[in-house]
Amino acid sequence: MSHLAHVDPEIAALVVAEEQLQADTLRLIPSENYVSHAVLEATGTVLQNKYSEGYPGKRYYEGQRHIDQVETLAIERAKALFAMDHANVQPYSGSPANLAVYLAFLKPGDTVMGMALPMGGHLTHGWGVSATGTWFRGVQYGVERGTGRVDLDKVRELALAERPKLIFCGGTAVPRTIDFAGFAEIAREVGAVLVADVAHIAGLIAGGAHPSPAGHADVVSTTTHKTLRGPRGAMLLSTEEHAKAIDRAVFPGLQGGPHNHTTAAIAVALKEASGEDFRVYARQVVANAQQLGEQLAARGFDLVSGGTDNHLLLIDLTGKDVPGKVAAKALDRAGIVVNYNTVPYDTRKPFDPSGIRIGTPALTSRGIPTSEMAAVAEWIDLVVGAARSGDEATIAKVRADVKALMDAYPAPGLSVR
Ligand code: DSN
Repeated sequence: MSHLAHVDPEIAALVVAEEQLQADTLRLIPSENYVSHAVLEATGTVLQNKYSEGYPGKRYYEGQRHIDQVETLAIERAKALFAMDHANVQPYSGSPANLAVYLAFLKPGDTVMGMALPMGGHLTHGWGVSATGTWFRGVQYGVERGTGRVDLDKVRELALAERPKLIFCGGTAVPRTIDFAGFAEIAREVGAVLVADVAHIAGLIAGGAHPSPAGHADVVSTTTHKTLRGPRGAMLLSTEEHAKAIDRAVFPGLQGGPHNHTTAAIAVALKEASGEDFRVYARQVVANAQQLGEQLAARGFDLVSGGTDNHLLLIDLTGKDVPGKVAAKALDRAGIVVNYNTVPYDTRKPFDPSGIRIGTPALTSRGIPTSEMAAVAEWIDLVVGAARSGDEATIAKVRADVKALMDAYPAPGLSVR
């Protein structure tokens, strides 16, 4: 980064400091990861200098001989990896990708059904504070109070009563396997388009560690930077039937020029995700999350739905008598980075909720094995207890232990340890 350091030492110093932070901390935010050097290199290329509104072979700008090939590679790799007929790799991120789906299938005021945000859904699945819940009529399903799981019979009842045109399955805090076939049956019955938002689990699907929505969902929406370990970006995949509607909605409906450097990095990530190593990685992400869940449960933590089938755990801290935000901030001081999160039927406010959300994609990218999950659970337990009692000495001790583990398992894609 010699050029950056010369031109803008302030920004360069902040980037270096962030890299060191990512090296030194146990990053448990389930939507975060470490990308490879190859993905980082592709992201920082001169492809970002080029405008290319349109699609390969049909652009509104000249000089596309290389860009077309980059985008075509990304498209073909996405189609092959997710076994879908069509791929659009241009959405800037997950929320614009989802908004493009609305544009493709709905008119303002039409009904969309998705999981409620506090139940684990995403803002863009029709939640009230999002454009998707104000420009459209959002109806929301949730999880059962007792089980923390979706009851598909209730989803079906709601769908029959509300007749949504669009149904979203998936979300941001869903620790259990998504029943794509079950949702598809409901969508068929009410004549809705089914969108599987697999942003969180795309890497698990690619690696064979979660069932695929292919053959069930009409549209698959995903970001590329979570378990998939690509750059910050998104893709929309669909059946052939909906290909044109999706493409028209992304461009010219919603976006201008695609971010070609991101497209290149997506292509690289898709190549990496199609290898055998990635299948091992995906299975290990789940094994680590399940073991971490068991270790936390053994220490009295209340896991929403009792555990996990995937990469994330949602923890209700009510019984520990520590609000989520207080716990998350104490964990941050201990070098363990999580996010505070609402839990289903939360009695607290979203900005000061009862839970924390943790996941294993990033720690698994460092190669941290299942045998270390007991130590991770023990640190979380110690810090949550210390947050309650104001015991900063314990938090400092955990921070040193975390640093030692991070030193033993350097993160990919970083130039510091
Ligand atoms: N904010 C993302 C997450 O952390 O899950 C989803 O958009």
